[in-house]
Amino acid sequence: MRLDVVTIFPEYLCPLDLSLIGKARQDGLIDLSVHDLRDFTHDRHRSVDDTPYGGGAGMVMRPEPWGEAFAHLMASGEHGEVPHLLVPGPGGVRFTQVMAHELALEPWLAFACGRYEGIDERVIEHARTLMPVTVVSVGDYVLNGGEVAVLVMVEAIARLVPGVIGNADSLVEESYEDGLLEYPVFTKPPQWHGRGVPDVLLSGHHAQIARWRRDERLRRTALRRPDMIARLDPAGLDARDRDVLAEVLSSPGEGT
Ligand code: JCK
Repeated sequence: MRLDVVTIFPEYLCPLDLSLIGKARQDGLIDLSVHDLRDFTHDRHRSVDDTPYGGGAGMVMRPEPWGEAFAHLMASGEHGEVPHLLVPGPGGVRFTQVMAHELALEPWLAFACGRYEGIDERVIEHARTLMPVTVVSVGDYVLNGGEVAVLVMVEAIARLVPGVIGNADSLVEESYEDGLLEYPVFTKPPQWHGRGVPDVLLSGHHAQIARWRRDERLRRTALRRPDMIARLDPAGLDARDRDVLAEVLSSPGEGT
């Protein structure tokens, strides 16, 4: 998979040299390039921003360097291929695990990192004439720019590219994929600060362990993410599931 990131802060993307993504790049599974938007300016001050038409606080990213950056990316494509452009923005569609799976199937993604109050809207309109474009938000909070959102999205997408995660089993039982949060996990030592490990996990009873884990997932989801419980398909719940949920919902104030 090819990935291109355009930003005025290339150093912000340095974490992508590390760990799983860094290894995937070394292994040739991911071909990631980071481009400095200022390299597409021509004035002495390499300026990328200007005051907003209509007034208001802050600055807006000027369109010209973005137009040149897109032309550069388009010209670098082989046999007419174009990237799917993702533009992080607080007003975008929510980035989800479902979207990560869809994007992991694409051969080429590009990311346009805005700063200040965002990018001149004509840049998005122009980009849509060249390639598929999606304006995405990683969550309902305000960041200072698109770079951290790109780190989130690249990590979520790249780990789904075949070969990036050595143990494919790790991808099977993922939270959010079946609408429940994950179960709690434990490792050695068996006693720590006076705290033991749930007996069932030491019992070797695989069916009982599976049931205990499902109970914990249901309890946690009901406590922490009632919105996810509301979206569950009732046909996917057995009688025990319903008992566990009823118990959580009838015990006020039990901690998370
Ligand atoms: C890209 C610039 C900063 C800050 C104006 C926003 C009401 C506009 C994002 N989940 C996410 N949160 N924030 C971003 C994000 C923020 C960005 C850029 C992504 C480029 N900024 C900024 C404030 C405003 N307000 C809400 C008005 C831009 C993602 N993905």
